[in-house]
Amino acid sequence: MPTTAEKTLKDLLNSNSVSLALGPNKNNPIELDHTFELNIHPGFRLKLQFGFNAANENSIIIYNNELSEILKRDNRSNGNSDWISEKNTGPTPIRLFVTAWNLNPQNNQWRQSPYKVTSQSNGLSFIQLGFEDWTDNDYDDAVLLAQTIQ
Ligand SMILES: [Ca+2]
Ligand SMILES: [Ca+2]
Repeated sequence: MPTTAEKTLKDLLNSNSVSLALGPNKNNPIELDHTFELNIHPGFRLKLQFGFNAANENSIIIYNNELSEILKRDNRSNGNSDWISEKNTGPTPIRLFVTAWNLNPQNNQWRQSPYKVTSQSNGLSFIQLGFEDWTDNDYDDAVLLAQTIQ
């Protein structure tokens, strides 16, 4: 839920000095309203698939609850291979924070991309996020499909 994610991230940002050294170059702050919380639910794994449809460089970076980078995919050398988490054997959801970043060709600076939830099941099964790197609002420049699996 966005409200929970914002509250959690605000707490993290207030307590964690590394929060200002994130992004592809590890020198960016996190923008709360551009960050999505994903959960690995108790008893399940999480499968992530990535896609890109953009000329500019786009990177999806996922952080854990300590804002440590655990995963990066992009439309350059890191590629877009799938990722499957370990099963969450604990009693509470494991929180992940999803961000996407795009390299602005006008000034060669990374910036965090806004997102939309482009489709979502009724229940835990899947959610798809689309990120926008420019002004055409196709929200497919970076795409994440997250599936809760056994
Ligand atoms: Ca676009
Ligand atoms: Ca596009």
